[in-house]
Amino acid sequence: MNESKKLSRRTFLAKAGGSVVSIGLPGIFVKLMNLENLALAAEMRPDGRPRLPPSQQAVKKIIAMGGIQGTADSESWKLQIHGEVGRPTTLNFQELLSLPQVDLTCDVHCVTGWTLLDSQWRGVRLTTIMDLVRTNESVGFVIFEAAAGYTSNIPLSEARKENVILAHSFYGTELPRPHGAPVRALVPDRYFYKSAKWLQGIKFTAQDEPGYWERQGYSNSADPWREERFK
Ligand SMILES: Nc1nc2c(c(=O)[nH]1)N[C@H]1C(S)=C(S)[C@@H](COP(=O)(O)O)O[C@H]1N2
Ligand SMILES: [Mo]
Repeated sequence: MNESKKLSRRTFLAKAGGSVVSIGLPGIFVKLMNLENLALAAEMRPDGRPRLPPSQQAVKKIIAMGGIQGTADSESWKLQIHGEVGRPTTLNFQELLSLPQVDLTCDVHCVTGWTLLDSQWRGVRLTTIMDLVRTNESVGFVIFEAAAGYTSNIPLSEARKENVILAHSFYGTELPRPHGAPVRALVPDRYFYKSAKWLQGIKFTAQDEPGYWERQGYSNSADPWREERFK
């Protein structure tokens, strides 16, 4: 790790909200965890990974992280689904609601260090959309296109997971605007910057297209359990 990486990690840990204690050697820090976080770190998920990924702190309420909001409401919203697909399709909100719906309770992990446990969402599986537009064999990546040019990218292997959805409801009511209304992507098992808010389009591609944060030094793969935060 080079010197600037060390510094950015130190800044990150300091901002993450936990107690961070330097034990003197440059670049080596010990993060003190409270009992609740220790218990969560010991709890296992069905996939055998710890409930709390390394260096994350559990929070009770979601933190709205900002970003340039979209202007669409559920009346005017349109989702353009395009790229390597047999049937390019544009969906409106009613059409999205007419597809099979799933309720999902999951944890989400922000790269700045907080983890929201048991967040509740409702929406449509990305695989449902893939079947609808008949994605080609050539597809290797999914690019989420959001308001103001924000994009994020995931590989097809992640997109196929049952917990990857287009979410329109949050804790039983419509998704609040700061959290991405009318519809956002939700990719729970990658850092939260993959979950594009104010979604406008989905592009299926053969080649990867790193997104907004991925082009600015954040990890392209973004696996919280491998602590893939930075490039
Ligand atoms: N369109 C858009 N989506 C976005 C972002 C953004 O700036 N614009 N920020 C990302 C980041 S970095 C995080 S941590 C989550 C935050 O979601 P929240 O505001 O609902 O907590 O949204 C992600 N999706
Ligand atoms: Mo984030």
